[in-house]
Amino acid sequence: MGNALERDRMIHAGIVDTIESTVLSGTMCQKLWQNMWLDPIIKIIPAGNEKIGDFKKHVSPSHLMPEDILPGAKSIISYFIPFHESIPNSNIEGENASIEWAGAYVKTNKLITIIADNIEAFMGEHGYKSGKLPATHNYNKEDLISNWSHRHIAYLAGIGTFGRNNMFITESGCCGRLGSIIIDYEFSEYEQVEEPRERCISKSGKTCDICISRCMVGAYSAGAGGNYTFDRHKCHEQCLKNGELYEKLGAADVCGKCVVGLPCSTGEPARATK
Ligand code: B12
Ligand code: SF4
Ligand code: SF4
Repeated sequence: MGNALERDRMIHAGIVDTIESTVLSGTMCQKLWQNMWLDPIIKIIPAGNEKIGDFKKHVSPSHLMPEDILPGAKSIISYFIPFHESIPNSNIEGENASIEWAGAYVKTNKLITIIADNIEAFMGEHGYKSGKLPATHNYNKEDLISNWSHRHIAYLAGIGTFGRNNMFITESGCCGRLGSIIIDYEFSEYEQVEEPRERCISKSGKTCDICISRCMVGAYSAGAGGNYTFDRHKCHEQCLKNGELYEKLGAADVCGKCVVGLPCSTGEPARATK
């Protein structure tokens, strides 16, 4: 038992160190944008979490199970890499996404791929396998729904809650990117996940909805009971326009006007207003 706990600690520390040091070395490679990323938030949950079984019903019928990605899956590493405030701040003005926002998207997607490769190498050194998932572009082009929702996994891991604009809000805000990696290492114990506290001001019963009014293409429309419906196709069209504008950066289909300049962009607002 003692040995198992020691092994758990070593694997856990190795995973955290691999993610943190990959973010740090990515930062050091940035010649122009030294301040792109802040400290990642990292959690590990059992792959057998019973709520993942409900994803086919609640998220999408085509949502994969951890076993579909890695046979013998035992744990899921879920993480959020927050953007330095200079990235969202650059994207507040204007109709087009800023070049910093577009560049941060391309670079963070790449970083998420490198993190997965480094975790695979670390786990491999200890005799374990990893199931890697891309940051994005793993969605069906017709209905714009992915077979793996990083946000729902992060929600189960207790990293945050969903805002009025669908964005996932963490203690470091919603501006940043999420990743998940599946491994076949089973920890003898997992961190207790606390009941999530509401991070969105509107959803905690106060007045806000600033995010909704920031969309210039009208992707959100008021629905019954103060809820909004979201037209993902309208949003996608706007992202593709910016993708054309920033073609030279790589795949930069971004917008993000409804996630910047908000009380929840870089911190957790509902907590402060309680
Ligand atoms: C497909 C996709 C898109 C599509 C469709 C988006 C959509 N909302 O449907 C398009 C191209 C339009 C798009 C746009 C954007 N995207 Co996008 N996209 C994805 C992708 C690849 C899959 C999302 C998906 O299909 N999930 C399945 C659906 C069914 O689940 P979901 O999106 O998580 O949505 C659920 C929540 O809103 C949830 N929900 C809402 N309230 C509550 C409350 C509770 C209690 C619970 C449990 C759930 C819940 O219910 C929805 C349905 O179940 C993910 C990466 C990934 N693989 O996870 C990135 C991702 C969602 N996108 C992201 C971002 C940042 C954007 C943009 C801001 C573009 C940009 N980078 O500039 C916009 C924002 C649009 C918006 N308001 O949602 C980030 C979100 C980060 C965050 N903090 O939330 C992600 C996670 C990428 C990443 N790796 O970080 N995206
Ligand atoms: S801007 Fe306000 S309503 Fe919109 S997600 Fe953030 S806290 Fe919620
Ligand atoms: S990302 Fe842009 S187009 Fe999509 S909902 Fe937000 S503001 Fe509207």
